[in-house]
Amino acid sequence: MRTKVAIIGAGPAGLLLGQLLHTYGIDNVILEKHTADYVLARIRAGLLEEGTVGLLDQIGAGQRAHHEGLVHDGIELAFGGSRHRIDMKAFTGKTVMIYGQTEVTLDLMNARRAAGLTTVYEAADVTPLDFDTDHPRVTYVKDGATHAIACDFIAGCDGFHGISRASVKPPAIETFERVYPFGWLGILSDTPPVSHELIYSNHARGFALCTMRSRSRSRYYVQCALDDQVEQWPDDRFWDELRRRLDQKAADSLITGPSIEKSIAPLRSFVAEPMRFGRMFLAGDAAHIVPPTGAKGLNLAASDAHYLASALREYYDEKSSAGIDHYSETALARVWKAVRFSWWMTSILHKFPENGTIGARIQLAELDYVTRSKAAMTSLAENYVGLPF
Ligand code: RFL
Ligand code: PHB
Repeated sequence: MRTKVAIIGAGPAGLLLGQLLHTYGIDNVILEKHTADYVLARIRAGLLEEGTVGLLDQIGAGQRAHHEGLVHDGIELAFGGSRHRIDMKAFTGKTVMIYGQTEVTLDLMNARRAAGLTTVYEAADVTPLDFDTDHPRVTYVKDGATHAIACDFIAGCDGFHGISRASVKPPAIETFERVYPFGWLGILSDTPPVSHELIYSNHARGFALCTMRSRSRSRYYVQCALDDQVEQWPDDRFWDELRRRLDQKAADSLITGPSIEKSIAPLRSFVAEPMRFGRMFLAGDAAHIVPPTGAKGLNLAASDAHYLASALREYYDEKSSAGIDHYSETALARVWKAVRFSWWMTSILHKFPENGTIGARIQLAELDYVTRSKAAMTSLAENYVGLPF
């Protein structure tokens, strides 16, 4: 088989890149390790920046998001027993949309199927090869047989644990990492959300987040110990803990019910530099991870896909390598700002026992400042709704 761009991974980065390339007339094949159902079942991100929704519109896959997504003008920060709203629309003119990653992925998969593009699911032992030459290849095993795809470029969109980044060895690649000393325990339940906007809560017992997937489906998270197991958190314990970390009004109006999903995610900041190695590019979680506190992971995967697709369009349409030569630098400039913002949101909202009581008081002072100063609110809002790309 031959294609222009072989994409590894059918998560949001790979699927969006594939559709953008298709709209530019650039053929591509996606190789995905798991089944489509497995990919669709992963409950992850829930919040889209306007820029990400714009990319869905650009490829003609945004209708359902506009119909079913919930547009939010603001968020609330809870600390010291009360809640403080930040009106993001007033400060930036922009909004965010609640629309789950599962739905984004489904819309992208449907668009890909409708366009008749090839996706090989359950592709084992996917291996990017010869990307430091003009003739890169990707090999994989399907149903016991080995196949090879010859291509012009490889796009490594295979997430944090993928093979693409792992195929590059130092000193060609440099990585930067912080692992946080806690995780997020998340549950999904078919109960109405406690509030119509998101509540990020700083509490002496630890961080909590109230978010949602729809008007009848809630998503809640609490900061937990890194070595906690889901089995240690029966639903009742989760609801009790969440209630204790919210202000009285929210705690009193919280509607609980059986969880339909429960999982623990570790928190990490990670960047790999550069994002291009000859004829292989990295995009999305394959190149960088942010803690979910700023809701940036999926949105960065989308902006990477946009930068990469535009660079490849320039290469094929205008016979210019300028775009692909600048891809890494351009994408990383936006990535590092989201890494900074997500680290900052994490640092002001979570309990860091090692910072002691003085650390906790400084957090409260910062939150007080952030919810009173116009300059601070504008800065938070600008980053939260997404920096331009
Ligand atoms: P993905 O989604 O991990 O997709 C990578 C795909 O590659 C496949 N793969 C391989 N395929 C072939 N061969 C191999 N060797 C392969 N290895 C892996 C995988 O099976 C998979 O299908 O990466 P991508 O596309 O870069 O997308 C990134 C996002 O999924 C991620 O950043 C977000 O989910 C992060 N995130 C959030 N982002 C937001 O923008 N807003 C949010 O509100 C938000 N909330 C979250 C989050 C992530 C969370 N967790 C679980 C870490 C909340 C949570 C709890
Ligand atoms: C989510 O809806 O899952 C979500 C929203 C905002 C975040 C993190 C997760 O910051």
